[in-house]
Amino acid sequence: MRSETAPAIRLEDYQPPAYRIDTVHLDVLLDPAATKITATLSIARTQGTEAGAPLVLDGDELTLAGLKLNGEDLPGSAYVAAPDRIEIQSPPAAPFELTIETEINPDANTKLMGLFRSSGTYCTQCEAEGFRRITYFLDRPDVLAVYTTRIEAPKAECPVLLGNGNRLEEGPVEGTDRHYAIWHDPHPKPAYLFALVAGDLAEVPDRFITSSGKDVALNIYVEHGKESLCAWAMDSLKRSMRWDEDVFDREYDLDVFNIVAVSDFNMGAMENKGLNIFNDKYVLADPETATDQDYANIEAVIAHEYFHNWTGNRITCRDWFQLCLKEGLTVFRDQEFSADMRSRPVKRIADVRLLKSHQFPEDAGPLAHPVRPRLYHEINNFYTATVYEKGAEVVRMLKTLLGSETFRAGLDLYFQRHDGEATTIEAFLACFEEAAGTDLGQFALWYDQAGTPVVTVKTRYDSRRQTFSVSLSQEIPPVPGQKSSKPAVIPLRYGLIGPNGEDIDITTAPEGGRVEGDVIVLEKAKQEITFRDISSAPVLSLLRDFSAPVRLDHELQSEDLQFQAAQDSDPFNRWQAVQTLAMQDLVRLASLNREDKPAVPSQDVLRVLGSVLSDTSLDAALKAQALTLPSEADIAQEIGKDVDPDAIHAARKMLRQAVARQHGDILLGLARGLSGEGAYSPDADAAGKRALSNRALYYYAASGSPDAAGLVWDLFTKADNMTDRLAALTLLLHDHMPRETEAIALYKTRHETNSLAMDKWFMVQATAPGDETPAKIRSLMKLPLYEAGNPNRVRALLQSFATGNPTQFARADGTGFELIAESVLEIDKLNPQVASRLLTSFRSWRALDPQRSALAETALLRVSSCEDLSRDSRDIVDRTLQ
Ligand code: B3K
Ligand code: ZN
Repeated sequence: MRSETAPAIRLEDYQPPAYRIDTVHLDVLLDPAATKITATLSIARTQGTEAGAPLVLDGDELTLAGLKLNGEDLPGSAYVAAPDRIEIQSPPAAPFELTIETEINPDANTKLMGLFRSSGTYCTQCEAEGFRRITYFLDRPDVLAVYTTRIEAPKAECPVLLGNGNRLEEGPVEGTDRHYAIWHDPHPKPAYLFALVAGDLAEVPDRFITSSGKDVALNIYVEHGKESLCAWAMDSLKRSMRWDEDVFDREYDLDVFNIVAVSDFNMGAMENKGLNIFNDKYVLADPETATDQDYANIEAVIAHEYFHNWTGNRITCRDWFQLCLKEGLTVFRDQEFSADMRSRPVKRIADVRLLKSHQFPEDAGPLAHPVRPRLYHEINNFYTATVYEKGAEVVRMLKTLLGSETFRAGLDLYFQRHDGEATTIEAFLACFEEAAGTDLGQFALWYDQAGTPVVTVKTRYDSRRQTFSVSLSQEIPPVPGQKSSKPAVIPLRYGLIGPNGEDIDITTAPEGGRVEGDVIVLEKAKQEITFRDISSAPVLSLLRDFSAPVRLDHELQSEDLQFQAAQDSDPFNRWQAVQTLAMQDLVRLASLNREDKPAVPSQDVLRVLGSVLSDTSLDAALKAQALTLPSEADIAQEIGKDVDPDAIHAARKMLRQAVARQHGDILLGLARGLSGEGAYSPDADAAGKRALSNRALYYYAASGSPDAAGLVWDLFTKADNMTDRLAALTLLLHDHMPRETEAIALYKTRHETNSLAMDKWFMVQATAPGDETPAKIRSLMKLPLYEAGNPNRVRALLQSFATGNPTQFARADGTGFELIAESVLEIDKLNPQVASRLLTSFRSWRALDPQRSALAETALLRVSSCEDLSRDSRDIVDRTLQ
């Protein structure tokens, strides 16, 4: 027996709603186990709906406690009510008012969708379909209503009552120990942006004056005692608000902007109108508990949610197939913000690393889907790297193709034309077509075709004719369920590097295709571009700044890559050249290891890494990025089939040790030289220095030098910040250094009461290579500190194991897969979204060697055979096994 797959929802079946809901009045009487909600909805037929057409409202695990139409009880014969829907058979032809009473149990809500409690605080999560767990509703993003919310709760337990929009009034409920607040949001919005919060929270206030002089009250609400940890988040918020005004001319539109941090949350954060709710991981920071990466993430997520106010809230999605309309665009916006706040090339490299490590494998496996999917069974499974990250790349390509000014004009038109609407990708693209006077029909294929295009490049220099020809072809490898694909429009930023290392000035117009400035626009399956008057053989630097989300098959010789690594004027391609050289060698070493043949790292690669180390012109953060070898998962992806994670692990270790042996002195200097200068600051420059210093120590620790263990231990015990302490702890545990057990205990004693710091403690242990790790994880799961109901903890221990410990997850005895399969089944009963996300860690199972892939399949079949699997996990397991 197995649970049924939910019916498919298809884009082509979209129908506008038969009824609209203009206003919503909610009255919420909070109680931990029995919260009463009275929803009063003003409803009207939409154009084209026949009088008396049935009205069907969505619900999810709801109990109906009362139903009135225009103030009168509705007789039982007039409707059918079930936990997942109400159908009113023939509602009045004229606009009417429906009053619905429901009762829900926030404390029993372990799915963390709808209304739930986190450490005693009531909060909500309604995207995508959580509002229907609060009351019956037309829970779809194209139903926009004006909300007024009255929240009532005991004053002592919940002194803070928050809703969307502006607060209209608040006060005691006479004769009781309760109080209430009424919030009104004047901006029509879909139900997924509804939110309320109630609890005993500390308020961190600030303010922001907008460009037109509006005074906005900003507040961050956190658990008492954590006020001092909000400074960075508040600073990031104010910088985001200013940046959106400066760069996109977008101003904030309410009198208040509230952020609430909670510790149990399925995702990073949520952009509810005027009341963002955050996973506290993306709010709280101080040097003692947060790493530089945490600081950067907080800055980016605060910005992302704030930017949604325009790209998502003011203009929302017509249906969930259009999710990338708000997510891809908002990720693009937050990436640009971080690039402006920090180093642009370093940010670009970090974003591309993320894209390649998360989105590329998704696009190459059984869960591949277009940026705009056409079909889903469970929408929560489509908040993916493809929708977010590839979606952002598509927006970036639009900018590259149209140029900054036209791109900006198109976006202005979009804001002006669609403000207050729920719209589509077509409408979005139409604005750019109009601004540019061009047809984007072929470009739109990026939204519809899954799979990463492979661009194959061949070059030929003819010294007699002084021509340089670049032949290009593109192809998307087969994607399950996708018919043959069509050529996309691929902007390839390029330069021709002359023998002196400088870009050649191209004075004669290239022939054979569209070349606009420094961008070759590949539009056909095959094209040959010829450059004339090129007096000596150049090196082609292609895909500069990673101008398109494609794989490049460009057989450059090692000498050319070394030349690029040293000379390319594009920092991204300098970094890429180092990575390509390292990757080629790692793949070669892994294959030799696989065959038990002697393997020695290439001198070319060691030399290039050495030049990076000693290059004084490179900034520290960029150096650290260049010195970060492709991860084991990246190497597995490159190998693509018959993957043996142990051979890959060994290859990476060999290269690391060889670097350490060859460049010990300079590594030691860097490891000692940069960290610990002056007081901690989270800015990009200081963070870059720490990153380089810790990267150097990572190599040096592999040198076998007698002082290496002492250096690591010193850093661990003396560090004045989490970045350095965690780097040292990771080395101690992952290299199984002599005092690792003592380090685990010391860290625990120091941070036991701080759950975000303890998440790191779980994570470092879960990602340690070594046979004992799965058993260790099982024992960690028995600790009182491990909470299966807390998504951050589950992700720290189990998700990081499944995605960050390839040799142990894909063990040849199958126990790694079993651990995750068992955990998925357990967690699925509590929180399907967390379980199904964990299950996606199996997505590359078919690329493993036959023994391992058979074991992975067994584990997946075990999950699949569960009778009462959630819709979320059923969808993922079905597609993964397909
Ligand atoms: N929009 C939310 C994500 C909601 C996920 C629902 N399963 C956060 C964000 O992208 O900003
Ligand atoms: Zn978002």
